[in-house]
Amino acid sequence: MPASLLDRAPDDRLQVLDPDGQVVAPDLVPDLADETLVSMYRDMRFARQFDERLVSLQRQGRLGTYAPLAGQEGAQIGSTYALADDDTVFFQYREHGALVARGLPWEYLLYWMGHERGNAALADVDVFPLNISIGGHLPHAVGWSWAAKKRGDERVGVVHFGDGATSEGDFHEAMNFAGVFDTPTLFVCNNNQWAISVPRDRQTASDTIAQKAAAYGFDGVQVDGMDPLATYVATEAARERALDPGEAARPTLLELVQYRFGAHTTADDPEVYRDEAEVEAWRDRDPLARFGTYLWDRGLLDTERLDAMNAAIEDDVADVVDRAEEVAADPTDLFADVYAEPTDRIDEQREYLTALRERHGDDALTDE
Ligand SMILES: Cc1ncc(C[n+]2csc(CCOP(=O)(O)OP(=O)(O)O)c2C)c(N)n1
Ligand SMILES: [Mg+2]
Repeated sequence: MPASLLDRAPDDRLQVLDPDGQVVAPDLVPDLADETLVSMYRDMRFARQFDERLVSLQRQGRLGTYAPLAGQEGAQIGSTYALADDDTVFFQYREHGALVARGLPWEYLLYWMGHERGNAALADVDVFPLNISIGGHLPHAVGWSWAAKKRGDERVGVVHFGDGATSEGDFHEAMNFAGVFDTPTLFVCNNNQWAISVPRDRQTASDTIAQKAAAYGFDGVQVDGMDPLATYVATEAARERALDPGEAARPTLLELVQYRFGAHTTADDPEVYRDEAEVEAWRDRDPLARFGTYLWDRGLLDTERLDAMNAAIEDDVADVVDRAEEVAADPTDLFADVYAEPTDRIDEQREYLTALRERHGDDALTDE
């Protein structure tokens, strides 16, 4: 796909499939094998079912606070499919779909159960540890990309962040550095309209988030983030541009316009700050329904294949959960890695906890 599809006004939103799954830009349909298209759809369904399961586990006290992704599968999976396996992904905390597209190491679940090991496993699929400190990972992604360029690697750094992250200094510092040094960085802004309870129009007075790239001297493109084919072609073009061997090598900001159907996290109640009618309006653009219709019309899906796919996904999700639940927690892990060398205070706290558990068992942890 030519990089020129990025040469458009920041508010000229790129779309390939409309919300009814009909092709609106035939010349932009990516040249993907049937199996790849079906695999993308399968990953989107997996991400949705995984998400529903994790929310349910949290409600049963089997998982910590969790950030649901429903509604955002088209952005996360479409964009990740356009990458090479060794491009490196940096993410916030909601982009489980990008990990699904990378094969989802089952250990990832451990992170949400409170085990550090869940983060460590992501290195095997070229994903940096999950980032909670909003915007903090953008400079890391730019630094990583700059190093890759200096080494002569043909790899890009892809950094996912939200609309809320664009108010952080780290966003601007990272964008500025990337623009000056032409780092091979793809800035993927998952604009899901809300930053917890702060709506998009209170986040920035800019008409679009995409236009912010102009201040740093590179292109920003707005994309229908609930259209997986649009996020795929935009990412593919941005990657090609980032890796141009000559003067044309530039980073790109992709504003993927989308919506989170669920709560910010399982600790949030969105009903206190947004209307159900707004949610319903965005549900009409559901990436799963849209892409499903497209595949169905192309003869790649039917009831039988869908049933088989769903059954297999159910088994796969259950398998990931079973494996994670078999891992026993060691509460003293809490003190590991706080400092390279534990301080006296840390040692004291670890000993206190150990003594407490020896005296009263683990029930004491919830009581004292
Ligand atoms: C530096 C920092 N400030 C504040 C917070 C609290 N916080 C957690 S999530 C969030 C909203 C982020 O919104 P957005 O970037 O749009 O991502 P989304 O949750 O919508 O995916 C905030 C302010 C934080 N984690 N880090
Ligand atoms: Mg947001």
